[in-house]
Amino acid sequence: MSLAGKKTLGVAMVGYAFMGAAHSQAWRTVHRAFDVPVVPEMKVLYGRTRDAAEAAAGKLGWAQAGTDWREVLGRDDVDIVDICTPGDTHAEIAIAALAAGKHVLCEKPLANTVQEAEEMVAAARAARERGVRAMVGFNYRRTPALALARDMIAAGRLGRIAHVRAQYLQDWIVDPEFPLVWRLRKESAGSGALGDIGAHIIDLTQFVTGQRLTGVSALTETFVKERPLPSAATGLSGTGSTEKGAVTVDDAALFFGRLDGGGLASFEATRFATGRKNAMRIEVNGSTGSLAFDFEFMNELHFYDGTEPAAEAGFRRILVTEPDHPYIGAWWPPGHGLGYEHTFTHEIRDFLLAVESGTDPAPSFEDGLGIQRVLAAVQDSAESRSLWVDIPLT
Ligand code: SOE
Repeated sequence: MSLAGKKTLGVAMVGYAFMGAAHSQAWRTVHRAFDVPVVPEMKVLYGRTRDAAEAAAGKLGWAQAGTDWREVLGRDDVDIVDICTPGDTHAEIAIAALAAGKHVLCEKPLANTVQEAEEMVAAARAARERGVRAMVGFNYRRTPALALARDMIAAGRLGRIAHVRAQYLQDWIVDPEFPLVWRLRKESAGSGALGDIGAHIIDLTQFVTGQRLTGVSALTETFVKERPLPSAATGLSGTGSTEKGAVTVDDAALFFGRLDGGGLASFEATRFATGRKNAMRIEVNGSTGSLAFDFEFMNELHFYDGTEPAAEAGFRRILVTEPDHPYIGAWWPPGHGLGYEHTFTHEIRDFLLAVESGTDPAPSFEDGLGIQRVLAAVQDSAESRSLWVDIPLT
């Protein structure tokens, strides 16, 4: 029992760089912001090297540090495993943790390949039978403005959806001297901009419209083919040595597809949009209205109501800071705004509610597998230069 008289759940986190720091912030604060039925206890953080793991545990608020995540499988005081490592380790850690009866939160994309994702789904299904839950961390779904967009579309405010225009624009590797960090290597990341940020806009397109992509056609490009090997790197920064290595993932991916509700969707995911830092944008056009969002202005949602008289109609800005807006009631008075980190707090709040109520959290591992299939279809289309690749919807 916690001081507040609530049940506690022990948490272990594997990995501690950018995503680990973002998740730690959420584990530290979720029960202070939200009236969740359980209080997370940050038991142990795992990393590869002892000194770095200990320093990260101290800084991020974990009680202990360890260098072998397998240790967690036998720990009775750990109920939840949070996976914040590069994609090549997701499957092994998630499958072992689920088999050991731990609830799992796994960073996106779910895996590096469809096969790994299928194995993770099989493990999650077996665990579900035993009341053990699994969720993949597409945090941007928990941006209040995007949760509001989904609610408005579900309520029919846009009518029949014709178009989704989604972009995720970053520029952190435009400099050819930026080193060959793990996100630029196929063996650790699976793909480049496509899986790292394209996966977010695929998820959001399906999330806000409530529709699935049924097929795609794609182009990918690697603008800088060789980069200095990293001498030091963390998160999205690093320094390079004099030796170079091949970049084995895409720098940019462009694709378009069909939605099962009849609409068309276009996507652009790039790390070469100079000046765009985290411009994750989505516009949805329906028969009676449109919505537009840009994460660089994350507290705003733009709405065009096509049912208004033409003389007065026009896009208007909804400032998504009202207590009636999704998640906002837990935070500040109207107009005071939230940040990137809150999306993770909301994600972990929803995860804890699902775990405690014995329901399935969303997005599930099945949803993660669906996105993995879209990523594979995009790669397939781009590599084979074939026009169209269908996506199985099972
Ligand atoms: C790097 O492109 C990255 O950190 C992604 O991995 C995250 O998912 C995104 O939120 C921010 O950018």
